[in-house]
Amino acid sequence: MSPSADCLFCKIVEGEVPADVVAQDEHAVAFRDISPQAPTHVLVIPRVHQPDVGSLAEAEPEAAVGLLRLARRVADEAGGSYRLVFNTGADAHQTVFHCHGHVLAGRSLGWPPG
Ligand code: IU
Repeated sequence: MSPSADCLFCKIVEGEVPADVVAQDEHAVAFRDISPQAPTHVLVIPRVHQPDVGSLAEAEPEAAVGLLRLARRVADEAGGSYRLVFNTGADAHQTVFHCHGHVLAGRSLGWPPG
């Protein structure tokens, strides 16, 4: 999908809104979450606009795999264990409807999640 005019994360991809970008490639952009929940909390987003990870996988499988690869790179740089979370839908606490994976690392992570 082409960029959505009112999508904040599309604007980050386009460089129209600043973000603390830590890695990027042809498929995805990784930047630090503004409200970190762990010592490493990085959002990994596809360059294309899709509302959630399932839609991305259906519509743009190459971009979905690219996103996972970039997430792994970010997590490897953090070192140790990590969690990759895709909140999907309002009841799962999805607040931004441009697909994003949270890479959380740098502390012990409890289970089950809240
Ligand atoms: P969620 O899974 O949709 O709840 O995650 C959205 C995340 O985007 C959340 O952790 C916010 O802190 C984060 N975020 C951001 O990093 N920069 C922003 O300008 C906005 C949200 I709005």
